[in-house]
Amino acid sequence: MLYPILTPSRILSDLSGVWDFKLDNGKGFAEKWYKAPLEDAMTMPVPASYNDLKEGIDFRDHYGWVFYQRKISVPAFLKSQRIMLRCAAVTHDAKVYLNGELICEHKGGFLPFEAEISDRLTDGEDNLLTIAVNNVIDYTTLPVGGKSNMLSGMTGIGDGPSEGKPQNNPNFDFFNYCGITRPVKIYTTPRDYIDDITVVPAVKGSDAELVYAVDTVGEGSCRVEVFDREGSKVAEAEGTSGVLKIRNVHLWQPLNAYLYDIRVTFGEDVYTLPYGVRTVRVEGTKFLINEKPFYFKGYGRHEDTFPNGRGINLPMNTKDMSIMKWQGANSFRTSHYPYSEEMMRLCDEEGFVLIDETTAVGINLQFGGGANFNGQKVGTFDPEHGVQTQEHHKDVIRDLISRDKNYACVVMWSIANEPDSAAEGAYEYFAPLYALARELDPQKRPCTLVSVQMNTTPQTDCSSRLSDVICLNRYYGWYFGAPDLEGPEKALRAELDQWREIGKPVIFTEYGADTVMGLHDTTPVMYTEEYQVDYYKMNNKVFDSYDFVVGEQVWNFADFATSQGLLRVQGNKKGLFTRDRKPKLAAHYFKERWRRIPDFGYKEKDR
Ligand code: GCB
Repeated sequence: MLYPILTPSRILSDLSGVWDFKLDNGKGFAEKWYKAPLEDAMTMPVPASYNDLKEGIDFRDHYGWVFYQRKISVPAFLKSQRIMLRCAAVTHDAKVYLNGELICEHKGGFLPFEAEISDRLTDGEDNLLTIAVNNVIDYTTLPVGGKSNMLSGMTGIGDGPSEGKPQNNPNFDFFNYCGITRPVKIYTTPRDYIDDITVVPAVKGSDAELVYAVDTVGEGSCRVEVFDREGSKVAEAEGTSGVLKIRNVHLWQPLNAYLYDIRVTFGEDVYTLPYGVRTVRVEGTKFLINEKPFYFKGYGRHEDTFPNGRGINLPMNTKDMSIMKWQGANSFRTSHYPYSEEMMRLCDEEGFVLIDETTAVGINLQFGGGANFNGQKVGTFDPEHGVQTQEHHKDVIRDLISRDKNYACVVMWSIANEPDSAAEGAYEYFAPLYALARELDPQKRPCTLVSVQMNTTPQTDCSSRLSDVICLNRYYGWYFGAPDLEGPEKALRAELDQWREIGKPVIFTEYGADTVMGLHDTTPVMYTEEYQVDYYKMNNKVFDSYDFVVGEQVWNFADFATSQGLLRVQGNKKGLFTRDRKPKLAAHYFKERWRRIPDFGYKEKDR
């Protein structure tokens, strides 16, 4: 799916702004709120999560539908064009109405969808656009939520069924922010148009061959041209598929990006795709980018800022990138959902390396002993009582790869975060998903799932068999063994000794300790900035002594909002930075460390 841009043949109009907004009181659909201007509406910015923008717990934790509304119009001179309405992300489910008619529905809160509106617009300024948004999560959605009415998801104690209002009970550790979180846009194309572009790179010596395919609708001839950064044409081809040969190719490198412009012309339609040429593959226990062994230094993150919630925050994206570069980080995982297209394009521009994750978080009914599910001991993949997410999971993989397949920054797909991957039925659940991702990705990037520290051994975890790279979330010295660091060090070494036998590269995709900014002590006790540094020193010492460990991604880049609970002091405090991006001691420690670790060849240097 193409990112909407302004081109010589396409108009782009961003509907960002202040919309009308109303929480559903249970009658919104029965009373057909989408047919007329909302009564007693409040104001709401789009894009943003709405939760933190008005006061009160009932607003913040509203359960169910909300309605967004505004009027739109399109210039009359565009009548001959194909007019599209595109939502980049609506969390989690959307029903879109134009002039009172349902024009599309979408399930899943982090990927784009669009509908043609050419024939549905009326003349004049008063086309009524309504987007109804649902934030309910359950056994069928990704992310997964509890079914019950329990009052708290994270405490694990004192919970019990409540007679209270229905409430979302996330089976994951980030606040269930919702709303229209990314831009809504109108764009046009000619009636005969470019629908999609796919480009696969191969590097041969100093040259590259880009195998391309253009999906088109209608009649026209197709031309593809490649321009370098100076604007010189370096390759061209005719037809909707073929090969573009670039001599003396300038490769896209981590932290040293280079993007070509691939301009496609089809009839009257023109679309330009920024494109980085690089290769990725796994060989033995090495992760090769451009055939050189890469070491991942960086983070698991969230799209989480105040007061935007998960709403797109372009300045913060730029700031974060700058801070990560200052530290010498080179990569992150889009934990725990696909990030905005603007962030993906920024990473392509800046040379950041990404593990691109689906929305599959919480596929694990054992968390807290089943605390989010009334303490029931239900098998996660129990056909009758377990999660019912596999078909939707396939859709998410399809849509994610369709959106992100051309980005050079994406070097691996993460199929899920911390599923119950050692449970009965896990292999049967995941094998078809890996197969699908491998079939759909034109670049055949490595695939992984991010493994939880709960009964997962190389023998039991289906990831051993399915993943190209083993990704481990491990909390030795925090959830496991704290405040002792010696015992946990031994346990971590013992675990790694087992993973060595699998013969695959290992990346630590999470490790961390909650740390309250400003808490200090001469004896490094838990939650102090000193403990966080000691925790990381212990873990990093171990990673450094295993040559098949090819990456360290700290949990988390910054403090972030979560559901309320006894372990969460106004959110998760494992950030190396506070939520407003002030460094804790450990941020400086990692700056020293990462600036010394080369992006390539780190584990090779002592051989
Ligand atoms: C994890 C999860 C992450 C949590 C983290 C924590 O394993 O993947 O979403 O936030 O632990 O801090 O507990």
